[in-house]
Parts: sequence; C-alpha cells; structure tokens
Amino acid sequence: MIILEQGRYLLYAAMSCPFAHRVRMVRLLQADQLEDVIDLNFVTGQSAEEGFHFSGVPEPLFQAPSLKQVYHQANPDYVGRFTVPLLVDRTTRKMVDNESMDLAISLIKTTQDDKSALDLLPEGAEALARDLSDKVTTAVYKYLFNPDPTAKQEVKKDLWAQFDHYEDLLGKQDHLMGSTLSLPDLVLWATLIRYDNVYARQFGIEGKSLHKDYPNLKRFARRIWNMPSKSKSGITLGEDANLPEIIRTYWQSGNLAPKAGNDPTSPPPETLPVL
Ligand SMILES: N[C@@H](CCC(=O)N[C@@H](CS)C(=O)NCC(=O)O)C(=O)O
Repeated sequence: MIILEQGRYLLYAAMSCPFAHRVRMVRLLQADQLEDVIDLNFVTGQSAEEGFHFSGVPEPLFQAPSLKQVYHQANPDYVGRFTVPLLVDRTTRKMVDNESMDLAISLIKTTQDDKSALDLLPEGAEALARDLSDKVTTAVYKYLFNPDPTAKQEVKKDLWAQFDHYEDLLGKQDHLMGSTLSLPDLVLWATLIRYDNVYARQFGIEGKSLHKDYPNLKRFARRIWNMPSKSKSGITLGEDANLPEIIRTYWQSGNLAPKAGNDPTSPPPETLPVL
C-alpha cells in the first residue's frame, strides 16, 4: 500500500536495469500523482565485491556507501541479493518492497482511482507482464550467465521465438493488450531498447537485431519511445531511458563485461541505431 504523501518514498534504481526501469516508467506515466511522492536515487557503480554503490554524492537517507548497506539499515533481517529496484519508506526508514513487478502493480493500483490515469492494468495484463518478465526480460541474463554453449543456444532460440510471436501480434495491433498502452508493453519495451546495443552486442546474443529483423517490434519501440510522460519536466519515455548511459554502464560493469568477453576499460562501442 503506497501512501500518496509528498516525499514519502525513495526508489533506489539503476539506469541500466530493466527491472527498475518498469517501475520508473509507471512512476513517470502517472507522474502527476507519483513524481512528488517517490524520489529517485540512482546507484552509480557496481563492483564484483560490493555490488551496487553510490560514488560521490552520499545516499540521502542513511548516508550509506552501498546498496547492501541500505538493505541492512532498511531491513536488518533481509536475506537475499541486494538488488534494484528497492523502495524505502522515508518516514519509517523501512523497506517497502524490492520486487519490480509487485512494485509496478502496486503503483498502478494506487493511482487508478484517478479517472485521468492510464489504465495500465486491464484484465489479463498482470499475467502477460509476468510471462514476459520471465521469458524475455530474464532470458538475456540466463543467456549471459549460463556457461554451457548448448544451453545458451536453447535460451536464444526461445527468446527469438518470443520476439517472433510479438512481431506477429504487433503487426496486427499497436499494443500487446490491443489499442492502448499497458504494463506488458513497458516490460517488453525495456528489453527491446537494450537489445541491439547491450544484449546482442555485449552479452553476445548474436544473429538477430531489432533494427534489422523486427520491423513491427521496432515501430512499437519507437511509438513508446516518443510517448510523453506526465512529469513536470515534460520528458518522453525514450529521453528518460538514457540509452547512452545504459550502454556505458553495462560495458563498464565489473561483473558483466568480462563474462561476455568485453574489455570494460576500453571505450564502449559506438551506439547502433535501435529505432
Ligand atoms: N526480482 C528482482 C530482480 C531485479 C534484479 O535482478 N536487478 C538486478 C539489476 S538489473 C540487480 O539488482 N542485480 C544485482 C545483484 O544481483 O547483486 C526484481 O524483479 O525486482
């Protein structure tokens, strides 16, 4: 349950993270209700030993140097990975939730009484969003982290089968649930915009590109890219995504880049067109 009170929450996020991205997108699309209620705090680096940390500017709630320490403060009993997104209640200084899909749904439900709010969760949308999260968002990490080349090929085949299915569907309709934007669109979009530059190129899921092989997915991605948010800044979803920062972060990530055979100390490759 989210309380619509100014400055009440802090959302810890990473610009690069597609899971945190879906929560940020809901916040932006319902910004007239949520922008002043949830402040964002971005992690600025990730190391193999410490995980996500905040370099330079101190983290505002606990003055913690790392996300791990925020977790320790906000939930001393927490066991698990120290992941983004993480929502913390500033008043109680306690963790609210760190599951992106639950957070996104909870934010949508909090704002849906307002008649001007987008209906991001029509019937069936939650199930489709969860399915996409499992078969698309997570698939690229299953590919990256699986050491077995045969298993990697299986993951790639299944992922492309998903893309083929949605390519077909989006040839017939503008959005996954029909004619209007909903949560599954946001989930799929967060992977699509990262696909060519990060997942294909940096994670090594080579062979197909959104730009060249999936015209309907590309059109869909462009439509959402240009979608205005309700933020006071007037930013579009595409501008907010900050693709150059996403590409750079993955490239320099001490965890991911060497696994994919990249040299994180060299400059990231030039950005390929996505849309
Ligand atoms: N179940 C989480 C997963 C989020 C997740 O895996 N986030 C990644 C970044 S994209 C993370 O924080 N990784 C850090 C780690 O595993 O230590 C969710 O959907 O919210």
